[in-house]
Amino acid sequence: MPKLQLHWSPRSPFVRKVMIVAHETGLVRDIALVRTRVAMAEPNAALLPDNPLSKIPTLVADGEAIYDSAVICEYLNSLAGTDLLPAGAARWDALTRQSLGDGMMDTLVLWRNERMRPADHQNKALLAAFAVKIAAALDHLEHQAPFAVPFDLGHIALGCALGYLDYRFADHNWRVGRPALAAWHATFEARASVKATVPSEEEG
Ligand SMILES: N[C@@H](CCC(=O)N[C@@H](CS)C(=O)NCC(=O)O)C(=O)O
Repeated sequence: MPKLQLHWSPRSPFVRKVMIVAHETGLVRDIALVRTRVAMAEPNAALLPDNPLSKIPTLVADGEAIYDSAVICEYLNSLAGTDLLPAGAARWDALTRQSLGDGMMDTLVLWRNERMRPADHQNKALLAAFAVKIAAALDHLEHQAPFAVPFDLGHIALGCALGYLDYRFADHNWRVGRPALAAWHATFEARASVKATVPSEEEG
């Protein structure tokens, strides 16, 4: 078993993806968590040697850095010999769902940054574009829910994106008009790995 360290925060939705995989694969006890603070406008000098983009999650396995979250999740799945990434045609479906979930999280993080700026500095066109993209993604998912089974990396990414909406965009009420997606997300939230990784304001 390689020595595993994860640059980690209790609030990042991308870190949550990796932590859900760590629980699902049974590897969670083998990963040392290193509390790492990041911000888009403040590169973290201590993280740059492991990840020149200064982003979390970053996994260090026997001294070798692995990023981003999709690569870390695939690495852990392979290390544990689990089946979170199906073979054959189902693989492209799972990877595409992962890309949609990751892309939603990218958009939501940018949206949150923009709306935290003073009102007179906010770019209204950007805010409107983020709202359109997230609404389109949610409507698309409402038509697809409850998604193919068994549970895979694609489900985890989508669940983390919806969880981040609950955490940072509670005012958005994404469940309204999307009963199938809301019902699927309730099943996601019932998993032990998801309950164990609820975002927290407490310092870890
Ligand atoms: N594509 C990356 C995105 C990771 C990401 O954006 N993480 C945020 C925290 S939620 C971050 O590190 N932001 C710092 C920065 O952008 O400098 C992944 O999937 O791991």
